[in-house]
Amino acid sequence: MEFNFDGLVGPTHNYAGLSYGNVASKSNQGRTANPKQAALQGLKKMKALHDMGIPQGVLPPQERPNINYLKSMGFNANKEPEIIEKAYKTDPTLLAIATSASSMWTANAATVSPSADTKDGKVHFTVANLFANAHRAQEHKTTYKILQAIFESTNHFKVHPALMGGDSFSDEGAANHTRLCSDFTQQGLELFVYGRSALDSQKPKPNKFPARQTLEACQAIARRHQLDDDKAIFIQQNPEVINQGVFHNDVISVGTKNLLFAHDQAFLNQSQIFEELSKKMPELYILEVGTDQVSVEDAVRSYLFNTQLISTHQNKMMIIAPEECRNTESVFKLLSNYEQDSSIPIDKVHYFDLRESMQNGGGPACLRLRVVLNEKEQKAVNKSCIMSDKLYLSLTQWIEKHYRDKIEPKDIQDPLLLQECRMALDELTTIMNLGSIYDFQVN
Ligand code: SUG
Repeated sequence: MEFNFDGLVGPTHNYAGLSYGNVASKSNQGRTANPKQAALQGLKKMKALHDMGIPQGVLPPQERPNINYLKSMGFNANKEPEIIEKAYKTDPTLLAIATSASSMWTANAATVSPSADTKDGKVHFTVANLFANAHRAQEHKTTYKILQAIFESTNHFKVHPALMGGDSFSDEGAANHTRLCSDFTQQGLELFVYGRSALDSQKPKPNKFPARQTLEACQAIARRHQLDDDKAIFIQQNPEVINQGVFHNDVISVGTKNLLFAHDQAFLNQSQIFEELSKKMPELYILEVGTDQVSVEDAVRSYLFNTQLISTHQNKMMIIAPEECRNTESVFKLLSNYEQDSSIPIDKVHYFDLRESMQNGGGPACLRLRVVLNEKEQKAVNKSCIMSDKLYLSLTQWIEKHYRDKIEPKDIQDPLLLQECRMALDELTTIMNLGSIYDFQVN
């Protein structure tokens, strides 16, 4: 079964415009954020999927503001609130980096290979180093701890730390990884999509916005995960679409099981790649959206491809889409046609209000990490992280109790925010039975 592990939005969610090349993040910089709303919106999506019988997990937020990060940047004082004050006075952007709630986008937490694909029969995770952005590059250490706490059994799971090697091995996790298979129990094809090569200067690169994922990182992950050579496929993203705001492949294509849903400008040499994929997997259904149907601009604005494709019954799929897809004319028309056309494998679209996350460039698919688990593996997962009516209720009450409904950019200097976040996260580790995963709990 395919589980979606969604990131719970943390209490410091705000709009600091930290992601260059992510159009929404930049254009919403300085807005007032509503962390309570953001967390409840994400939680409602999780609950709705759970209610539909789709296996749903939860990943906790990280500790922010990250005091240890500020200390490592040379801010020191006897009292922690003074560290925050000093950082804000010296460099408010650095404090914003230390306060970002970006770990909510768990599609960037790790790349996951199910046990059906790996030589040792374990589920492999490589934590993403998120090297491309300072606010994201601080996530991997805690992500490693969280994944180890949830996928603890070394008989079933192998959690690899983030790749070292800096910029040449820049890795953004599952946002650039798609697994196709005829059935979840069968070995699948794993598509690794990269934006540039660090070592091969012949390969093209985008010239406006950064390409976050390197070919070399993808190759290292496929080796670590012990994939068969002919089942790991490396595909270059079209540099032109990165220049138009497609900072991850999951902004321009999404796939699961035997369905690959992609824009016609997603990849370099697209027709050749599709031919190769179809040869390797004859049962593959490629649903390609033409630029004449939906422009790249509309795809980026609506997050049409950052939708969740979920297989339901008799080879049919449903789509979990953000409201922005309903509000973008070309996209709504396309999705409505799919629902009506019985020759297309998608028969239902569910729309969700995820506006708080969307305004930072995070759609439904960014908020979840997919993990395919067989029965034995499911039994080995920490149960307190699996969605249930009880967990939903506890988390809703927890959010209502601890979260602010307003954070303006200047509010990140408020020393009370640190206290509030710590109280909230401390309580959360009990609710989710995680042990002491946060630095403030062990220091
Ligand atoms: O890395 N936004 C995230 C959005 C990640 C979306 N994930 C996937 N496509 N899978 C990013 O750009 C914005 C934070 C800010 O601007 O404060 C941010 O980090």
